[in-house]
Amino acid sequence: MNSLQFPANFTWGTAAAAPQIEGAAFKDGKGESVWDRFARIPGKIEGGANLDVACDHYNLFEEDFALMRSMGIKDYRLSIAWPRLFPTGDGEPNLKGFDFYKRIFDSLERNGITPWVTLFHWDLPQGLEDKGGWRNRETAYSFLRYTESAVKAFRDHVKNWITLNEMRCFTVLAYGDVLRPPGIVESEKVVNQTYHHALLAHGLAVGAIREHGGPGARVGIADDSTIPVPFLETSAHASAAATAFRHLNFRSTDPLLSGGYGELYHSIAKENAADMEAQDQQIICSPMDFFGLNCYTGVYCRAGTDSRFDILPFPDGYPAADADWLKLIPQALYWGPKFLKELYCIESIYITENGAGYDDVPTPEGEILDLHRRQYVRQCLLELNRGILDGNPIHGYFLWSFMDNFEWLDGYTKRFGLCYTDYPTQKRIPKLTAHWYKEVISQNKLL
Ligand code: GCO
Repeated sequence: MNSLQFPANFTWGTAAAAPQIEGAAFKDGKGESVWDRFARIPGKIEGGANLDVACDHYNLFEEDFALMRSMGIKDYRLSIAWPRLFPTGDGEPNLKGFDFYKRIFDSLERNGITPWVTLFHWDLPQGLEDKGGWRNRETAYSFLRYTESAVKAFRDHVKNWITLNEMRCFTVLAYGDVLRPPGIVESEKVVNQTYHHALLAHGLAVGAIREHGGPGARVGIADDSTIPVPFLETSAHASAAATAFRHLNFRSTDPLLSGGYGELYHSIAKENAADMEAQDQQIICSPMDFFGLNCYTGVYCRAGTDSRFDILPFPDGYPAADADWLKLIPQALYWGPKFLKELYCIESIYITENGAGYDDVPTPEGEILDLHRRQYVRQCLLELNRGILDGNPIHGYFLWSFMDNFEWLDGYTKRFGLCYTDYPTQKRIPKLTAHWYKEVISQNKLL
């Protein structure tokens, strides 16, 4: 494999998520999600946007998958909306919801596109939040029941399952900050408990997929681990960054991949450590087939004085995408997989999200010449390629996202799509990056 070639059978895909693209938020029996509720709190979402219509994918998925096929995409990471299958999160199923996803998978099959299904992408049924949400241990078991039903219903169409998307965002940022629903600030102890319930839900779902997924079923998670990048790539600073990786992800990746809550967890959590029951640790650490890394950016790190690490602040003006949390650090795509392999012996990694959010504007001719997105994605793929040559076990890459969509607190202002979504007409326009990505996929090589 030469320096810009990718391994044979490398998975090239794109990704999206139900709440961000489907719309039909209250149609055909779907229950309210915490994001449907949160979006109606004045001031929470840019421009007062909500998820009611989004990209109207609920009605346009046939056209979307035909377009996806024309773009040369053969693997697509989507999510199932839990409240579309179980409107209150538990209890009676919504058969129209099951029918919708059956039609989704049939359409993907007709277009030669392999689904990779995320079971939870933050759209918790509001009925469960009303009972405490992720603060409530029972939510993990509601998630288990939902997972069992979804896997049994769709196992003939789906072989690649992802349990949870980005635990940090529906725990720390949801119950430790006002940034995501329910947007309340609980104690550190409660926050750690929500994280524990998420890990428990993940482990229970792994078991359900093992039991009901059928032959060939594979399961992983998609996590936005914080990636420390050594500011200078020498062994001392790389070693400090590895230490930082475990510390910065002490609630998630570390317990998930190192056998549970060990010395590091308790040295940081102390009296705020999550309460757990005897069987929890074994459930949480149920072996996965792959680890999904949502990787956009990182933090710079250097060796500290006391053999620990220093996370370096970004100077004003450090380059970022228009989504300004996305500091442009493509080296995260090299170091993140490296740490997962070296610290946790992970043998299969997929980049389950990478991309860049910009305020794209069409030219008078109607083109979107998003050279900045193409440049950043290419730099990230260069780092991924460097890592593969160094032995990082990276088996695939999903570009976020197929089309511009509901970008959470930014509403519809930050665009991550390969396709531009013209919301008033719901027209999709492939951007320059889409044309570039089609060639990269076709030649399995970085062009
Ligand atoms: C996330 C989510 C996606 C985002 C994307 C851009 O990582 O926050 O998985 O839903 O839309 O990452 O922020």
